[in-house]
Amino acid sequence: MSAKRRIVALSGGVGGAKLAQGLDMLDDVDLTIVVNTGDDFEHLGLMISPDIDSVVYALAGLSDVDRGWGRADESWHFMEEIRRLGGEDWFLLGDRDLAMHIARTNAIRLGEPLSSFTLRIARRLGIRARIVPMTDDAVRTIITSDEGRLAFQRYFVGLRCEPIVRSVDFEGAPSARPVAELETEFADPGPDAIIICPSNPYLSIDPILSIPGIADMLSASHAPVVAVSPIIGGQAVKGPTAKIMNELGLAVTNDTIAGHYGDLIDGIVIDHGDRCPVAASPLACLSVPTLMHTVEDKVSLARKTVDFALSLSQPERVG
Ligand code: FO1
Repeated sequence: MSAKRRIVALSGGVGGAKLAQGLDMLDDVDLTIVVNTGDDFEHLGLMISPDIDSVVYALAGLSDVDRGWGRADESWHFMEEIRRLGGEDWFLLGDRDLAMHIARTNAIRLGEPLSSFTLRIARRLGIRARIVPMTDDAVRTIITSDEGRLAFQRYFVGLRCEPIVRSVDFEGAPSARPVAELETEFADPGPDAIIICPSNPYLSIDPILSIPGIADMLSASHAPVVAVSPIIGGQAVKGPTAKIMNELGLAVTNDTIAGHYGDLIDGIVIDHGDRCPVAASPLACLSVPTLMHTVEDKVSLARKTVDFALSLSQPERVG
């Protein structure tokens, strides 16, 4: 049997987790997923890492597919009781999900890094892939909007993404260090391909690329970097990507997505109904169905994306 191909994927929550799940189901892939933690926050005394949990639940087959976040088969007794006590109820924590937040908060208070906790929990839930936060340091996404500066979950959940976005910052990023597992991952010989999942580039992927060293690791790697566009027919499948692009004065097109990642990417995967970007420099483009409703859709897009990325590899030069 030939050796597995080493793939590093960059992912946010819901949309990214779907492709990550497909990638994890490919038998010939050895997968590491680097996850955004800019959405993390402390709530009711608990450390919440929404994107990590979305990826963990998706890969463990535990996620609520319709809601897009949290646990399937969830109940809400805790929320009912916190409401009765006059506690904060704008951010929903299901009873099953609560166990994850309590376990994480306890581990971190006892001195375990987020990365070690996440790897441990993923293994315990039978997940094959290595799931790592982008950093063990605190980085917080801040939205500057027409309603002022907002912490991410206040904007996203509390205000339902309604404020008009002027800019996005990643507090703590300049002094944050990439998670140690990434150094190992990119040490010689490094990955065979790097895939940017169809997450929101501005809210979910940029925080990862804002950690000093991560974009450099991607650029220095011999592996082709391929982004899967989150835009289909001029709209985002879910979430505020298109709304934010409009507010930032950007056309909601694959050209904008390609231009945003610029020289970092060697190829882009777009939906079969859309046009390939007319980029300044030649950019490889694969046009396939990118909507992922079923497990088969996720595996199919993952297969096509991996094969496309590997087809862009430069053969090693000898001499
Ligand atoms: N999203 C919501 O729209 N409303 C919620 O009340 C909410 C609670 C929540 C709890 C735990 C968790 O892991 C995720 C949760 N999310 C909720 C999703 C989360 O805000 C987003 O998925 C991400 O931060 C954006 O990627």
